[in-house]
Amino acid sequence: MKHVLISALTAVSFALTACADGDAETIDATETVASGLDITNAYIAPPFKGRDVAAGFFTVTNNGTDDRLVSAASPIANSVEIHTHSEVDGVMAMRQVDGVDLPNGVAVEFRPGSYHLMMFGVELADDVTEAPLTLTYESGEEMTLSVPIEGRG
Ligand SMILES: [Cu+2]
Repeated sequence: MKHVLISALTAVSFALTACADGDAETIDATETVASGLDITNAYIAPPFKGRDVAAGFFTVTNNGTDDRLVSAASPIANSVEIHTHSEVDGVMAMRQVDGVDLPNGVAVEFRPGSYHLMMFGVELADDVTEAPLTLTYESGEEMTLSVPIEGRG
């Protein structure tokens, strides 16, 4: 498998050809779009033992025109939702949002206690160390990253 490495030095922005199964090999680098969207510090926190819910975290920096993350998908999950944490009556609670604004020049952190991706129906073999994650933006930009699985055991 060809891996797309996440690098702080590289604007990771790829247009995808048909990618129904999220296979990272479908990336067509000749269609790279200079969107200015840069993903760093991406990782997937695997499900707790006996559970099938994982979480995805990363920082997205937008050095291009204003955009918005509108969906995410991964072949290791049945579905992926964008969540945020907010305080309701003094209690921190998660809720699903339909997108996250990514203004030009701003780094938006997806991290524990804030925005995050919630991945449902996750099945991960013990020896899997990274998984494809496809992020789709309002602009039509779509990128698939190979994201490390961190914090096992
Ligand atoms: Cu959540």
